[in-house]
Amino acid sequence: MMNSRKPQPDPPPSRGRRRLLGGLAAGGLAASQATAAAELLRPLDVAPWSRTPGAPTLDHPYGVPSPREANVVRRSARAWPLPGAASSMTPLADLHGTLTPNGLVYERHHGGVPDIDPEQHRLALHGLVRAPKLFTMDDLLRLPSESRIHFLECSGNTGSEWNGPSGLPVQLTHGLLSCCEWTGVRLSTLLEEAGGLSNPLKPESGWLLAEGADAAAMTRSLPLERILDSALVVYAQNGERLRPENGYPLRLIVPGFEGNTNVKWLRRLKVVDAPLQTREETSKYTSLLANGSARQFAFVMDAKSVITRPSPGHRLSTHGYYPITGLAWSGRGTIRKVEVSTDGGATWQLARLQGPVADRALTRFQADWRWNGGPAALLSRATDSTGYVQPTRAELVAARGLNSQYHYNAIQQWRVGENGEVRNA
Ligand SMILES: Nc1nc2c(c(=O)[nH]1)N[C@H]1C(S)=C(S)[C@@H](COP(=O)(O)O)O[C@H]1N2
Ligand SMILES: [Mo]
Repeated sequence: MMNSRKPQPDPPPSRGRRRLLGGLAAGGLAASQATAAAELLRPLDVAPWSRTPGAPTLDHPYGVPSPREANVVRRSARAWPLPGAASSMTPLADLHGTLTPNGLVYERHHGGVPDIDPEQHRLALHGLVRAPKLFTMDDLLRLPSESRIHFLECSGNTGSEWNGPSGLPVQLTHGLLSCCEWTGVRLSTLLEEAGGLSNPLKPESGWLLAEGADAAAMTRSLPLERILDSALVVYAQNGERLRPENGYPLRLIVPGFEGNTNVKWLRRLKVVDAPLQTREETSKYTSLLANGSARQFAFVMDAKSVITRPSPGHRLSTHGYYPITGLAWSGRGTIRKVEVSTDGGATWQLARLQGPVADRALTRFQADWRWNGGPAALLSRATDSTGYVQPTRAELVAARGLNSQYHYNAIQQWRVGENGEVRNA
């Protein structure tokens, strides 16, 4: 049953879109303008859903999206060969604003999604602290909490483009990226609960081992001083308790750091005086450089941006005005500016940023464009609050070589053909 009260017929989406764009077109076709004018003057129809009361409530105690949006789902770029290893990606082209709805937050699992009983779940905080602690979920919920909006990006995101344009749509090139309001307890508060660091450990020489309760027992070492003021141990995302696939009942959020360090199903934090050189910081999540050495502990996600509309799979249906919109983010702070080019980087214009521009969060940008029907190449380039400018692919490859799988943050180009088709080519 539909609940809509809009007294309008329901035009097929392509027709409605053409009508709006036809009205805005500078050099639109005369025929489509005449049709548009006729349609605007026609009295409003009374549609079937306006004639009788709709359902008092829908059949879902927990609401779900309109069935008409059934195509807006997470998707996978590849099949994974190992049991429990999987990823699914956020449909960036269909999302608006900057927050990712919980059911569309990307997923990356190394050992599947564990089914954890929150009553039995414990978080141990031990190692070089004065009074080691074992927290229940109730204990954690009784500590002062904090809510903050931060992006989460897998360092493998956009790895598909290292060797040039992959042909994939933005969901499958950039969709290991989401942004939520996370709620939990500051790491520094937990350390206070454990009596602080044991003498004589100083934060600058301290590391923190974080371990997950999943079958993969995901384990990472983190530099304590760098994360002390920002890391949160969270139990909620976007106002409700964490989804099972995002770490229920507890996960670590390390703002701006690569997704992998944001350990889900968190069961242990151990303060140590040196990194433990776990599998996920030696054989994985390091980048082999051209000179044969490896880049290790490259935690921070550098500034990056991508145009989400128009993007591959879209087709421009008429000449004239189009807003170019997308997302920008930086693990080092806020986004200072985003520039957009429609001619492959020959000229650039400043995009508008939707405020408030938050620290280590997704920022929505928008620029105006008139498509005259010729081929175009759409690019976006982010600059963050440290002055760092998103590199071209050539600059990134010159710095990192081509052995690397992780931390691809180059400028992304979408081509528009004369037929209006948008492609990653
Ligand atoms: N325990 C545990 N934590 C984990 C993982 C995992 O497999 N197990 N995957 C990591 C990776 S590689 C990423 S990118 C993020 C993904 O978080 P999400 O699934 O909530 O998007 O979680 C990280 N934390
Ligand atoms: Mo990841």
